[in-house]
Amino acid sequence: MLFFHDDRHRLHFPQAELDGGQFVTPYERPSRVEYVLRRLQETGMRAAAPGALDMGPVRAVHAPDYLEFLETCWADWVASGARGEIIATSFPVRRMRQKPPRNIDGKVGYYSLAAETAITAGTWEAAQASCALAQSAQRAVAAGERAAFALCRPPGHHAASDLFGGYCFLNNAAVAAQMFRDDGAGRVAVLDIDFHHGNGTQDIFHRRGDVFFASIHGAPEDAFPYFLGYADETGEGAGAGANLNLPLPPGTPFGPWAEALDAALAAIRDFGAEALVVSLGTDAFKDDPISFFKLESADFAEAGRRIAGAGLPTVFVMEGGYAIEAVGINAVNVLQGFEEAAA
Ligand code: SP5
Ligand code: ZN
Repeated sequence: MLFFHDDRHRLHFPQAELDGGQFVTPYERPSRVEYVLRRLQETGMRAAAPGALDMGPVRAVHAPDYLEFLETCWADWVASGARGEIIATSFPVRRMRQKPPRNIDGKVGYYSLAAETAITAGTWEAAQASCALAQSAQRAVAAGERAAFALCRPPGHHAASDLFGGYCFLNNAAVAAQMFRDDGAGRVAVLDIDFHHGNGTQDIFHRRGDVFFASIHGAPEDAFPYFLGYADETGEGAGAGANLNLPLPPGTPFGPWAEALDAALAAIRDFGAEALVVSLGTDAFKDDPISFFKLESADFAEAGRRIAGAGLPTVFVMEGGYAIEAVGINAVNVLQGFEEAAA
């Protein structure tokens, strides 16, 4: 399978993540990419050179003021006299005004959905390079490849039109889905198998009937992002019926997880999708340090085989996965399983 990567992911490496009341080295760290790259090379996957970022489809799924914030926040933060990394501390919660303030500390809270994700000097450049990988994979598939893999870092599925957090800034999967639509696909599906609910992708397409979103994830009662991802969120307006959440409880092994996957794939088929974007997180793995599903490495290959069964042109976009040494094996197992079954 063709894959795309970019060393500029290293420009995003915050030193701090607030976890359990302590600052720890972020779970989402540059070495994740190195493990996936090594495994891609070991298994003979084909590297291709990514193209430049096209802001058109990015602007189609993100708000202009949010993009301006991402572009300027570091300079504003430094100019304000702040000494550390950008970390949100104040949020427009219930009964507060949903209005971006002038003050940069306030703006950071306004545009964030969680405080675990820090921004540094190189975050915006890394996020743009990451998104360009999803675009490159989409272009390869639009040009006739059956599938392609974008080794995106930072990930994207928590990023909404105007929110960052959950280690995400630009919604790479949503951008790829948008590009399939722009290319003329009438209906597109996003399948999110990251352990966490893809709140950003759901939110971006919630009122649209042209992009179906299905997510298998830790139930919001028990898992980040906590405030979205329930089964009764099925889409609104023109998007009514085009959203499928499959929340699962702590300890879920492959059996029930795979039943949810089959249900998601059946719904995508019924929807009539002509192209598929997979938000490929590997944090459903049994040894993931921040998640609670129990998938084994071999299960990821079976997941890939079942996804291939949908018979759709498919873009795989890397999302989460924090059992660092296993991230490469698990992610590439999905791709290998897909290729076996697609052959
Ligand atoms: C892309 C992606 O997978 N983002 C996940 C972001 C999760 N961030 C916060 C999770 C908080 C979980 N805390 C677990 C405590 C373990 N010490
Ligand atoms: Zn995740």
